[in-house]
Amino acid sequence: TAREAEVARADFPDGFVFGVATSAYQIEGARREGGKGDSIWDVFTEDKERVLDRSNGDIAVDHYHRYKEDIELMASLGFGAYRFSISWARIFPDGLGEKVNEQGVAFYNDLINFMIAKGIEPYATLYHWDLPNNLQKTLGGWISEKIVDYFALYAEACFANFGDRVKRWITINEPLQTAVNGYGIGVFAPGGCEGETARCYLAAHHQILAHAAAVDVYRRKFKAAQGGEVGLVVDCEWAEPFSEKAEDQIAAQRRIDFQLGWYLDPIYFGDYPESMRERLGSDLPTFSEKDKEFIRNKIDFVGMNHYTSRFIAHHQNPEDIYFYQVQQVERIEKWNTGEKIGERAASEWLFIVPWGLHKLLNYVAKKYDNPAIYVTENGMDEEDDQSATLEQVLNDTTRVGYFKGYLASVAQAIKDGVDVRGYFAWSFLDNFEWAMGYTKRFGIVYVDYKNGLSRHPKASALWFSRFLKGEAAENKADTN
Ligand code: GBH
Repeated sequence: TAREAEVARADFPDGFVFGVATSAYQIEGARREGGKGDSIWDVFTEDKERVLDRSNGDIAVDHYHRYKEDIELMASLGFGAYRFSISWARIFPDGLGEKVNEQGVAFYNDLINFMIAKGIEPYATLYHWDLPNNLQKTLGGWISEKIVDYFALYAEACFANFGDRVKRWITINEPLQTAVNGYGIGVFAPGGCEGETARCYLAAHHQILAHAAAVDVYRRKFKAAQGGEVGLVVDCEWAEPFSEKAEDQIAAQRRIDFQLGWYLDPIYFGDYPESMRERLGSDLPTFSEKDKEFIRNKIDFVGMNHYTSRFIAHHQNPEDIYFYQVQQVERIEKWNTGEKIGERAASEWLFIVPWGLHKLLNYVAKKYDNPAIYVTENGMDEEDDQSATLEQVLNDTTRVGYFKGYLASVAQAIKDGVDVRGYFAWSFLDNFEWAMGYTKRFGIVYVDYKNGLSRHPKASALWFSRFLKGEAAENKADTN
């Protein structure tokens, strides 16, 4: 059997942050309560065909009403931080940034105050995919340049209202997904954009500018008094070259450019990766000299969402969707010996490859001059199994192994000198998994959808709890 990684709390520096992560649309529910406006996900899911089980987040797991119970459970398990997201349409129902919705502000004040009272540090994400629908309808959402100013107004309102207590801010979660799956392929809200698929590059461009504008507001108006930090959360799979051949090595690098470099290169170096420009030409927007100067170094830390890895080979014209065709890469799940890169979780895209995170963290440190990094999401899912007993579904041993492996990988990166400051498990609760609805369960806490949404910690939550308390006995290597 596979050798299990040995990992203990003591392998991480003092002050290293351990937390859990969620996002507003996936857990809150209360779609029409508290003066909230519709977001693009509220509207997108009205078309039942968009979601595998024809569900939506109208109620989700009702965190809006159960936040106290949830935070109490989080605290009792021993987590020191909670990464949650703020629903833009709760703060500005029409997105226009004129007058805050006081009920929305009150909800997040209560949430933040409660977590602080329980000893949990808030990590707030401003945008986790739930754009106020009015901005989509009237402007075309992220395709429009005007969105940059609206986002800055929203960010400013959040800093002003919550920044006395929130010291770690994330502007945008995974701009790649909004661009590619939201405005490009269209499997996520808003379901594509009018005209050419290539217009999705505008959605990426404006997210980068909006991120920088929010950081700029923070630095000019809040930083001195509040003393916090603002980061961007990017997502990247590790791309392992399929062979020693130079073309595969270069292809793997290109794949990373198209995920990570797309967002971090402009911020750290002032422009998109050369490999993207070569393949996309004028489809890729350009930054003016003024923009370049403006976005440069507008970041205090890198948030890294990481779940999985693939072998990547060069392919002149792969039989795949547009996005892989333009990259000229082929994604492969098996090594050339036929060995799988890792066991698959429930999601088709998710292979369990702990060493990929170690390589990715080292890559980021080297390429971007050792920035502060938080692993802002890491986790795996299992299928919602209607026939299993509660006892069975709580016994998530594969997930325990996943966390041990990936945490050991983070500890190794820290030993290598990578400046990793924290780790957030995705997710605290089973929740609305976007286009997969409730069919995939990423939680360390089980939510019983058939019994009043009751919460039940899985074995992985209990493992975390022992790990956080430094009880290492369970974590000894399995040397079989
Ligand atoms: C994260 O994205 C999200 O931040 C989080 O909200 C989500 O719950 C979590 O992943 C788990 O999925 O097979 O075409 O449907 C990670 C990046 C982007 C990976 C979408 C899976 C599915 C593409 N994810 N992708 S598709």
